[in-house]
Amino acid sequence: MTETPQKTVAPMNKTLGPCPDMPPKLVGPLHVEFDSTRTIDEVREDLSSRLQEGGRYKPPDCISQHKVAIIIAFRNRHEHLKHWLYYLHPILMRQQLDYGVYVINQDGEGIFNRAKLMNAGYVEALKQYNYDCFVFSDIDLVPLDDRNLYRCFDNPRHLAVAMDKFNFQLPYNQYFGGVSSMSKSQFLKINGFPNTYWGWGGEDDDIYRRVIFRGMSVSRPDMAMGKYKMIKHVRDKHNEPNPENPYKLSKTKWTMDKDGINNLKYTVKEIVKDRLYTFISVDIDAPP
Ligand code: UDH
Repeated sequence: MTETPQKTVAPMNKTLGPCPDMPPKLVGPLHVEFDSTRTIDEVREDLSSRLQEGGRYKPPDCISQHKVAIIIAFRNRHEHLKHWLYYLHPILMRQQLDYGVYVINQDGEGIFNRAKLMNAGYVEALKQYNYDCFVFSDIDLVPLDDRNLYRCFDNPRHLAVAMDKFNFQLPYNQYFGGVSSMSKSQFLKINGFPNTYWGWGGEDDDIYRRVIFRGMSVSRPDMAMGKYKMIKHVRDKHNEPNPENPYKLSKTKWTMDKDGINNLKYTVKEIVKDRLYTFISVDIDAPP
């Protein structure tokens, strides 16, 4: 008997269509628990198969309309990073984003500078991929509802509107801290973030002012969708409140054109691509 050769079926060359505007698999309110026994290896094992190197993801079944870089200012918060990754990756996947996670680590022990790190993250993420939207996030904030979309809107977006630490309310109307998003053109319109806010405080208010001074407004989710849980922590070393920062705020209108992305200087010390994130260590010339 002669053997009939097995037919090889050519894989269907399926052309993917665009993802729907409203992601269909969102679940709404989430239960979030910061379990201290969770390990980064477990998180990696859990999520690796769905991610590409460097914490990159694209939906497998449609073309995302949102190319989003998630930028996190970071130093010595690995305990928080594992929880953030554990919760955020599945949320961002359900939101059908074409996204990458960039952890911008401040090299050395100098005074911390959240906004300058975010500026460096913007530049470095764009070297990796043609992102059109940037979400700037603290490492200790996890959304309690996956309908809070990590994408860009017609105006700069403030996402962390209802944090547990502020009793699920805005601490004040102009608050722009925690998590925000901006398209590339919105970010460039405000000349990025200030580089001069060393230590804790003020930089988020400066960014809010930049947005308003450039004729934009702040877009926000409703208070139910905008709930966040913060990982409790003590104040970090080398990030003390800086009493000079509030004074700078009165000058934002005049300083914003020369202090921002157009005069940003930093040096990349190392880029490590983990499966869960891209870790970029930068020297931002911090004062001791
Ligand atoms: N960050 C670091 N490392 C640092 C300092 C700050 O990674 O050493 C990053 C991190 O992403 C953090 C963000 O910068 O989420 C904002 O800093 P923060 O968490 O210190 O700011 P927050 O306003 O906390 O959340 C204020 C101090 C809380 C003291 C509470 C005492 N009960």
